[in-house]
Amino acid sequence: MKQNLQESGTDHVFRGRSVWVLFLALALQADVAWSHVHEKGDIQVRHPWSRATPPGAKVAVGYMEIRNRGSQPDRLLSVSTAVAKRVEMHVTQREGEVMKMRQVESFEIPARERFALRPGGSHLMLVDIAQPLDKGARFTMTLRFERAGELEIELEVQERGSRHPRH
Ligand SMILES: [Cu+2]
Repeated sequence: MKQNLQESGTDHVFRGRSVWVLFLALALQADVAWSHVHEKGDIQVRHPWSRATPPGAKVAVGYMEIRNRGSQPDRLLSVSTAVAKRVEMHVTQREGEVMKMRQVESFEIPARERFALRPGGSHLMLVDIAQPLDKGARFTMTLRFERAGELEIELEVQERGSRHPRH
């Protein structure tokens, strides 16, 4: 990229200003844009993420924290996404020495509590994915709650083996 001195000087000043404006915008919306928060009614979903899948894999996972800030319990009834044929709700239980996944009909989100979907615990299982999920990709998912209604969220695909959301 060759530029004469005067042009690159102007470019530099301009870029410096945009970075400052961007920084301000991020600071103002810190809680919304920067930390991936989605909300509807009393329900707030934080840090939704997924994991990259190995070639040929048919399933993928979905993790997030669901907060219910209301005084009534809510319930996650169903989940759908364009990247998988269906999305199941799973809990993980110890049976003797092995951890087993079991499908449940819904996830109850108690009033004024946080419900964590995380590796080794309750999670969403994306069944029959159309194509592998690559690190860095993003995809949307629709959550349907009994009280709060529908909420669309965006998940970021993190590298294989990740145990925690990136932010
Ligand atoms: Cu599972």
